Amino acid sequence: MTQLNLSALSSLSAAVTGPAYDPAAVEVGIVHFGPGAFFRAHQAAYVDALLAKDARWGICGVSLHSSGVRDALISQDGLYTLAVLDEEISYRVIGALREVLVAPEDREAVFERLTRPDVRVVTSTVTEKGYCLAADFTLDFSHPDIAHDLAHPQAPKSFVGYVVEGLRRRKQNGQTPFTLIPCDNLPDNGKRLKAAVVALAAKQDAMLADWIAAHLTCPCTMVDSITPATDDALRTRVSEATGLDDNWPIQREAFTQWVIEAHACEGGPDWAGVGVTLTDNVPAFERAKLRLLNGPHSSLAYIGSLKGYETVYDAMQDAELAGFVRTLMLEDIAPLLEAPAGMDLPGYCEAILKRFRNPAIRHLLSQIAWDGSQKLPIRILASLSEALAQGRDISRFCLPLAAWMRFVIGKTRRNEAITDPLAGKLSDIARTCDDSAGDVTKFLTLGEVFPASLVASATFRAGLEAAYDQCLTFNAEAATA
Ligand code: CS2
Repeated sequence: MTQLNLSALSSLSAAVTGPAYDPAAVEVGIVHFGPGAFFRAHQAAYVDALLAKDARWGICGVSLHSSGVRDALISQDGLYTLAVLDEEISYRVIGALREVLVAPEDREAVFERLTRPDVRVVTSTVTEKGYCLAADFTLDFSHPDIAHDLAHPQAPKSFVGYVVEGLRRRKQNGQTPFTLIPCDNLPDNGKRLKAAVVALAAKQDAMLADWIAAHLTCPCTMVDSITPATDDALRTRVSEATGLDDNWPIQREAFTQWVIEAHACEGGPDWAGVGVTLTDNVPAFERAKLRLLNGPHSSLAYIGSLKGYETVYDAMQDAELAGFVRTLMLEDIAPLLEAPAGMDLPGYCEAILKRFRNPAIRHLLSQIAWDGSQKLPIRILASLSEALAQGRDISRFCLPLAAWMRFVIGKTRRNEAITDPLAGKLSDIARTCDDSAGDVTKFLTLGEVFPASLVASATFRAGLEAAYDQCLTFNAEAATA
C-alpha cells in the first residue's frame, strides 16, 4: 500500500480530500506546543482552511516529552488523515503541520522558531496539568518542572518555561512578542497562562516580567470537538477508505467550535474567515462548554465505568444514567450559567447529549477519566460551589465526585495504574479505604482538589456520603451483569 506523503497527494482517491494548497510552499507562522490528537483534529483543521487563502501560517509542532508524533509523521512529510465520523463520514488529508520538533532533543531549534519574525502566533494544547498551576490556578513554584526552569531558564522543561525564554530572546532581539493562544479546557485560560508566564519571568528579571505584562497578548479561548484517541479500528478504516498507509490518522466528530477573544486577533491570521468565533465574551462560552459538556463527560466517565460501560455511547444507552446526566445539565448546571449571545442553553444541552449518542464515535470512558484531580474542580466543583452558595440542591453534583473516589479505589484494588498527577496520593488514600463513610473524609483531605470552604460544609459532606453509598450499588450491578 502507498504511504501517505507529499508525493501521494497528486493521486488521492475520490474518497479523500487533500489540502487546497501546496503544503511544500507553506511558511511556518505558528508554533504549537502539544501536537496531540485534539490539536491535530481541531486547530490544525482550522489552519488547513486558512492556508488555502494565506500560506503564511504553517505550523511547527513542539512535543515537550515524547518523540512519537515526530517519528510517526516524518516519513509522511507531516501529513495525516482526519476522519470525520458522524452522520456522514469523510476523510481529509491535513497539511498544516509542516514540522515537528521534540523539545528535549531540539531545544535551540525550538527557540529559533520562537524568535523568527514570521512566527507571530504560539498556541498550546498541553492538557490541564501542562500549565503547572496550583489549586488556585497560579503558577505552582513547587512543581518539579517549574523548579527546574527557575534553576535553568535557558534549558527549560515546562511549556511556561519555553514561553518565558522565547519571549526573553524576542525582547533581547528588539522584537515584539508573539500572540499566545492557549487551547486547553481551563477557565480563563488566557488570563491564567499570562499570569503564570509573568510570574515565572518575574523570578528571573523584573524588567522582562514588566515587558511581558505590558506587551504579551494572551487571549482566553474555548475549544470544542470530541476527539477519541486513535485506535486500530481507525487505522484499518482509514487505510481501507483511502488506500493509503497512514502511521497516525486522527478521528473526530463533525461538530467543531473555537472561540477566541476578538481583540487578540487584530493583525493576525484571518481566524473569523475560517469559522472561528471572535467575541468579547469568551468566559460565557467557555463556562457553558466546560460545565455542560466536560462536566457531564467526566460524570459519564466515572459513573459509567462503575456500571461496567466502556464508551460514552454505551453509557448513554443506559436510560437511567443518560437521564441523570440530562437532569444534571438542565436542572442543576444550566440555571447557574449566563448564556452567551445567540446560545439557547436548553438547546445547547440537547445538542451535546446528541453528540454523546453519536454511534460513529467510540470514545473510551477510560480516556476521559484521566487526570480527574485536575478536571473535577473545573468541571463539577465550580458549579457545585455556586449552587451551594445559592442554597440550591447539590445532591446530583455529588454523584460524579463519589464515583471518582470509587473509581480510584477500584483501580488501586485491581492494581491498575491511575493516570493522574496525584496518582501516588490517590492510591495511598485508596489503600486505606474500607467502603465506609469514613472514606469520603479521607478523600476530602486532598486540598489540591477540594477547597477548604467546601470541606467545611456539612451539606457537602452529607451529600458526598449519600452519593458514595449509592455508588456501591453500581459496583454490585456491574458485578452481577
Ligand atoms: C473530554 C474532552 O477527555 C476529556 O476529558 O471531556 O477531551 C472533550 O472530549 C473535549 O473537551 C470536547 O471538546
